[in-house]
Amino acid sequence: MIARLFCWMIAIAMASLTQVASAEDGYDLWLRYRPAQGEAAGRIAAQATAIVAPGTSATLTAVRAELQRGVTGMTGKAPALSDTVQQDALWLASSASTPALPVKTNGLGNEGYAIRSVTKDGKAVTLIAANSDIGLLHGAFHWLRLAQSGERLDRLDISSAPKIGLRLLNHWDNLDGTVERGYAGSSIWDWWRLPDWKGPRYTDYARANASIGINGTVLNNVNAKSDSLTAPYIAKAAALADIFRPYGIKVYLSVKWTAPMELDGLKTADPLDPQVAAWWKAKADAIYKEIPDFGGFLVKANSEGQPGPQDYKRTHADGANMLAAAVKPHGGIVMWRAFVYAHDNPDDRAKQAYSDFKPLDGQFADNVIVQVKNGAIDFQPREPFHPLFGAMPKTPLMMEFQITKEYLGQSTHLTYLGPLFEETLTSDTYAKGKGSTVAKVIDGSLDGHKLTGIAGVANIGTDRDWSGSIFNQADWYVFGRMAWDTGLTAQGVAREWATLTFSPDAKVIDPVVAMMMGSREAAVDYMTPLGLTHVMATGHHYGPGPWVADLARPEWNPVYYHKADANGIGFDRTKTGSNATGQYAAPVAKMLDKVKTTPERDLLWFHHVGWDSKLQSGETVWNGLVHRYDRGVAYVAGMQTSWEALRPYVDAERFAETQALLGIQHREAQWWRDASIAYFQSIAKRPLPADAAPPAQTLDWYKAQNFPYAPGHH
Ligand code: BDP
Repeated sequence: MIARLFCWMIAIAMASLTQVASAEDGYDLWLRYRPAQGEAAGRIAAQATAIVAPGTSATLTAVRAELQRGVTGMTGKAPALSDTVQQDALWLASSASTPALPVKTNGLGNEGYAIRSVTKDGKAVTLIAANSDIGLLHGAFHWLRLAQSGERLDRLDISSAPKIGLRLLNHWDNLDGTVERGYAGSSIWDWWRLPDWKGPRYTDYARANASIGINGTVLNNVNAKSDSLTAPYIAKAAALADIFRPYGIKVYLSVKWTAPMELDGLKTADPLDPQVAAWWKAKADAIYKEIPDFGGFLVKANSEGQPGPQDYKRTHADGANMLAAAVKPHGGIVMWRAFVYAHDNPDDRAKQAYSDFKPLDGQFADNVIVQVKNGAIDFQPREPFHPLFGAMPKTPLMMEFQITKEYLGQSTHLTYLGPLFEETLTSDTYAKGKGSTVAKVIDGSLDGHKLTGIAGVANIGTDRDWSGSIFNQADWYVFGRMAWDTGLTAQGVAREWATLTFSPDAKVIDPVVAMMMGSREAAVDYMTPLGLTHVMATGHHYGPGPWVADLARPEWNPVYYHKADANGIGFDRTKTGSNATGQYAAPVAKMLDKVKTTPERDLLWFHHVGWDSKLQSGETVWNGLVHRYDRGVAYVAGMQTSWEALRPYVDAERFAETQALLGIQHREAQWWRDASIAYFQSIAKRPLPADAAPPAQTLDWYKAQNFPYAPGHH
């Protein structure tokens, strides 16, 4: 008996110990709804005794389910559902269905919401008000975020509406289930078994996206296959659209330019050929029949071997406008990518998109938006903002970020992308004088555009944790949050995410946020310091390859980008070099033309400088490079130490995963550092600074490393 009692007591003690830290696999993302600790549980229960959200729409059904799930999870008690307002209820009402709301909803648009603690008929309630059920859904997620964060909930006065219209994920998912540049397992779209089998993941995907404000998803790879436009695949896409619709998420498709030839034997894909235009119109009609709210097309044309209108001596505008006409009657749009560079163009690759697109400003149909990567090369750890931002005032431009970290450590490195997004969005184009930020270009306010957008190349796959690691979830999260509100800071969003993902306890949040905030800069330091770029190994882009010089196209070779020689290092893009600086507005160009006024972080992007030239610190470029590599490695070691100290606060599963990945990151940061130094030293022929250790291996050893099965390369 006593022994049994004792066992019982131990069991209870164990249970309370592990309550904070019961193992989690990350599937729940930031919607964990774990039991709230201490006073927070009472606060939530007190403000949500009932949920009043009457209505029969699928969206309202989803809203009620989410609130019930959240409140029940956090308080242990299911709130009642009620059709009438009662004391301490959460009351959700849209202007569309409820006249005389006590809160004004003009200015909230179709997706925004207000949350206010009000009194209705003598009853204290929390009102979530909007103009649509989708707005209510977003408001509900905001309230759940506050509740999960342990915030007070009794005096709320919040209103929020997105400034950017299209907030999209781009999946580079192939029909065979692989994912280009995917590091989190296979594609979550089970094309083979769709449309019959609709797994629960699709709904969870929609919930996660709606919770951060994402309202559209491009289902397939920009390197598209025509098959995705056949009737069976349209039916599969329609099944997904049906699941996403209640969550305010539209479906889009990437299209292959030559689909009319491949699918129906047309002789040409010339955009000005009437038969081609008619084919696309019929195709659009067929899609809209199945998916009445289909969003539109995303197009990669005349880029990296993809066909496009230029094959027929037509322009990108000719191509985009032809497709735009096909979707226009249905309210669809075309997102035309500006990621182009051509093998027969000897000009600096960084200049080619601007040269192709700038002259087309004003020639695009009004339902075309040009999708521009954040930088002019390709999702590098750091790139100056793309010169097209601010340069095409008559054309809506949308941002393309890459959430999947092709060049930033893929699924193993902890490199939080918030600072990269923030740096780009706050960059000043000077297109209309000081303050013409990239954010203002893409939210349409700089040039008065109504069609606005931002896209993130998804890092989502079939891994239980969706993104390949717990910390990679933060990149998906921050993309959505900043797409909704470009004014958010990387730091603020990191705090939010860490709170939701781990705990509202400052003992956890502070060190986690500190780790995250410096992590991208650390990757820049150990991979591409001082404005170096594209020095990754061939194909899979995993690991260092600054020596690579044997690829067919010059701009595929790292040596093209760093131009290291006996005298110095860096790409002269000033007016005496490739004159890429001339593509920026005059004040920016002027700043970048001189070494002295170029931000040091972009030095070697814009200038070829001597190994012995001096940096701002007074040390030479060579020594500064070496020190930055070392600083990057040291930062990772620091993250390992910080993480070890968090062991008592994080569940065993997530702790162990992050610990192991940080171990890999440290080893790989060291490898990057050593390999890069071994190579550049063979060219600079300078001794290492006194405090720097020699690389562990010879340059030949690093060159001989080979990774034929590195993931994500298809
Ligand atoms: C690069 C990727 C490649 C993509 C291409 C693109 O290496 O896989 O197809 O961009 O954006 O980053 O089209």
